[in-house]
Amino acid sequence: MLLLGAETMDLTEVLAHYAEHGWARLGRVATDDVLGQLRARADAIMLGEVTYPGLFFQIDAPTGDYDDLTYGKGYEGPSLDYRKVEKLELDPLYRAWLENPLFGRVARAVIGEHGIALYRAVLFSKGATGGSNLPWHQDAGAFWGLDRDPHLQIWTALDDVPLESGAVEVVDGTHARGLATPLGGVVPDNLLAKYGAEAAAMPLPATAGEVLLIHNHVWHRSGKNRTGRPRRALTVCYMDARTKCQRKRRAPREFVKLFTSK
Ligand SMILES: O=C(O)CCC(=O)C(=O)O
Repeated sequence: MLLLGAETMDLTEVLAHYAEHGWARLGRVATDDVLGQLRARADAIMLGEVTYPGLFFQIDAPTGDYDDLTYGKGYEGPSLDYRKVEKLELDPLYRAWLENPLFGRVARAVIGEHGIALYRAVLFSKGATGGSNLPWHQDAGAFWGLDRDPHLQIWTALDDVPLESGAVEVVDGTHARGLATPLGGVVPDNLLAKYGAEAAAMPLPATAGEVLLIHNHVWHRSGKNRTGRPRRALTVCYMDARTKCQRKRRAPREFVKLFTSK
């Protein structure tokens, strides 16, 4: 699945950059073959040709506005306009990709040696019709219901993701300030203004097969897709295997352990 040499690449500079800036480029590591397969599988899942009980879907708002998204509806029939598909670890192809040995090395180096668990494996898709914007946010906090915040997401571009397709943008270094609010999620406007997020926005365009590391606390967002072509990316949140789910209303979640056979 990995390009020649990717599995053993030197991670020293990548990890130092990640620690300082809250994001880093791992470079192009996926083969054309695996990218083609992942894209085809994404379409097959959205079109209902491949199904797994437990997959989570969210369709895009017809207006393309984040504020108009609807929640809790799940699969709404065949469409390439799903914004999010979650629990992709249920699919053997996606599972093999998120468990590739290079990601294992990165996860162990960033998270430590107590074992790695999966919080989520999500396709973020912006269809050819435009998708929607995703506002400045952090991926952690009370909203995630964990006893500690995860701090590693590995993002793979399945298509070319130039700026005009809704590339990920970050406010460099914001991970160092921790959570903007205890709840996590969308960063409030007053803090965006206080820290000059708009002026500081740093786009991270990527070509298909490129991989980014994105710290859960770094402020990040993505815009609408203006290319007329699909813009799909897989983001996988890895965490320390000792992390516990703290939700009380339902049975606590058990998290899939990764890289156990390596
Ligand atoms: O790809 C995107 O548009 C969003 C990515 C993101 O928010 C993430 O990886 O946490």
